[in-house]
Amino acid sequence: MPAPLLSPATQEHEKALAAAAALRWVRDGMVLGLGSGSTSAQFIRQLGAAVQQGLKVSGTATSLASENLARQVGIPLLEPRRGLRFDLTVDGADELDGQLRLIKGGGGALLREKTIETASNYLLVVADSSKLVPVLGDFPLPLEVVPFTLPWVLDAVQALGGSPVVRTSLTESAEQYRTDQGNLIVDCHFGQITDPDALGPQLQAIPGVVEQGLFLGLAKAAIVIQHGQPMLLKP
Ligand code: ABF
Repeated sequence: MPAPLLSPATQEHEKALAAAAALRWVRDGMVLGLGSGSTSAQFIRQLGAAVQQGLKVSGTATSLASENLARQVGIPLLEPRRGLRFDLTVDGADELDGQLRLIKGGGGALLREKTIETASNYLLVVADSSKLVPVLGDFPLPLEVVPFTLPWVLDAVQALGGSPVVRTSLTESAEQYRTDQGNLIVDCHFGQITDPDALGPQLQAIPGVVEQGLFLGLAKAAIVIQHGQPMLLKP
């Protein structure tokens, strides 16, 4: 059942509210993972303002878009290096359920997101009220796919009961969308995903699937707007 539609203004306000609540978790000296998407962009902008006021943090972004924004607002950036871990990562989601199982990747950043979130001590999800669902799957599940392998990946997704759609670019008409790594995104419609803990590994095992958008057991907490207020959810 699709979540109730929010007006764009309400959704934007809720994202800003969730981002502001997440900012209160940040302490001087933290090494931060910086998420992708519009809610994370709100957080990055607010974090940048805090850095201008003297907050001492550094971070690594989960997409080129977030990296550019972080640089614009003056957040000191860390290059990927061996042993780099993150005290806190703040990131959005396309859907989350009551066990904080997530569908991510609507913005195409799932590979860097999962990489950084796996290297984080704490993943805090920030979400407007439209994201919390009883059962995952209304939002199509993204896969990042190596171009050569696409035909076989599409067959394998169909064999698992999904309807795969290759994502096209929002800018170049009918061009295939490319991730920051130059791979393709396949959006998989499974309907209600009643057993995400089983489906995730099955998708990950398909040769050519670089990453799949089910984030299981990674989020330690979520700030979700409910009735206009930021609520803290834990698994
Ligand atoms: C990102 O946040 C992506 O994984 C996900 O697609 C996106 C949600 O976007 P938004 O915050 O704009 O709703 O982490």
